[in-house]
Amino acid sequence: MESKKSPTTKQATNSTKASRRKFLATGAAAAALGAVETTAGQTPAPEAASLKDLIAYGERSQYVKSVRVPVDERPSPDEFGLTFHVLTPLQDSVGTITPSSLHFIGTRRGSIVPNIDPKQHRLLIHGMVDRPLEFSMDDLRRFPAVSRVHFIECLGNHSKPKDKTVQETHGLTSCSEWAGVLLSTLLKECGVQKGASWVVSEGAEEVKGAGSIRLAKVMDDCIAAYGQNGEAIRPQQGFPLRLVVPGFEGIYNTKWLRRIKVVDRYYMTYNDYGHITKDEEVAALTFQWGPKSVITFPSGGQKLPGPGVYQLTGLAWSGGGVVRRVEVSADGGQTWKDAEIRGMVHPKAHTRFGMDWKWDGRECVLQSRCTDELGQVQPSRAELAAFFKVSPDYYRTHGVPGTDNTIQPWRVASDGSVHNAI
Ligand SMILES: Nc1nc2c(c(=O)[nH]1)N[C@H]1C(S)=C(S)[C@@H](COP(=O)(O)O)O[C@H]1N2
Ligand SMILES: [Mo]
Repeated sequence: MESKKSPTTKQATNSTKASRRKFLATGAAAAALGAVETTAGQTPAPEAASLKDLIAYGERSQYVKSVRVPVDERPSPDEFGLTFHVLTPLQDSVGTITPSSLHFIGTRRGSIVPNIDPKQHRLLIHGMVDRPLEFSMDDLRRFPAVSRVHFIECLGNHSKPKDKTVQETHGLTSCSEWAGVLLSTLLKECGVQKGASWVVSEGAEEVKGAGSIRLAKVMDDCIAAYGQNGEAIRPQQGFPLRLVVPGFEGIYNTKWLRRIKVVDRYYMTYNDYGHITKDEEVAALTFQWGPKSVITFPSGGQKLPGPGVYQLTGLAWSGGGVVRRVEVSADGGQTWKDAEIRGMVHPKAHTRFGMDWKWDGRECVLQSRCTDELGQVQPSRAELAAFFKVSPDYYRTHGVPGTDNTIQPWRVASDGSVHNAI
């Protein structure tokens, strides 16, 4: 590190353009920029990033434009400025981790983002425990932490015929490395009493985002998480503390977590009301996500410039554990070929797959199929319809009730344009 008195640093804090240029001309600037030399023929954009952007908290390149968009049937924010359902741009994703700034958002009628001072925040664990305890954020840091990669996916992640891009069909799932304390660690500290079988979790905002979770699941792998991708959890993801319930429907992952009550039965909460609709007889919450996958390239809205070899790629995941196998079909599901798993494989996490794919220039339908470690195989909508004895086209008009993990077909037209073929 340079000493604080160095002349370069003095110039760096001066914000006039002239001194910035002078600063950029010195060797120290090269160090600040990562010592990358300008390649001949490339012109750096001199005013692209302020020194603040370069030093204090990094900004991405001005040439990278990937952004989240609201779900169109649920305007975000809604007319009260409260509800948010925002889609992550899966079409631009590389690897398996969703940048925190692009994580999808599923927030129901609450504050847009509660502004919580972590110094004031407490997690209360009470109910059927020997020692009800209240933990500050500092207290939580004194327990052994875990960091685990898990996806979160909202129940609303359905592909509808009108959806054009993979952001619209599948953008309500994201994957982060979550860091925090296992709930089992905290519950052991409190001493769970005999007869306890469920917990009710509660968030700090007006509607509380409460939910009932079986104690067995809580003791298995649920995390009181304060970290996301190497830094504090983002406000929209639940800063300073959220519950991560790996592999379960998104709604269980209570954000702005402030209370865990250990109980002996299922309690109905706001979450259940979110699932009760007039036109559905079954209002039950669904728990674990089945095996699911989607091709992110080529995907809806993209255009192949012409015949040739491409890197077909996508994401696969399962609430049941590790992704064991991903197959790809280029003929509408008649024949399948194994794709390669390319990258980190974690249980209940997005897993990257890919394969070399040669497009001959003719119309075709691409789709992927995931098999998880339990041997569960991702179904097509036609298979689902056959199983539930409804007409093959039923789910086109009705949508799949509960967690929809059906196969996503993309039609590549002969002009190279790609379309949702659900
Ligand atoms: N306190 C609280 N927790 C909440 C919610 C909420 O509105 N309030 N929304 C839930 C829903 S429906 C989903 S899908 C996930 C979304 O998590 P994310 O916004 O971090 O993607 O958070 C869940 N946890
Ligand atoms: Mo959700």
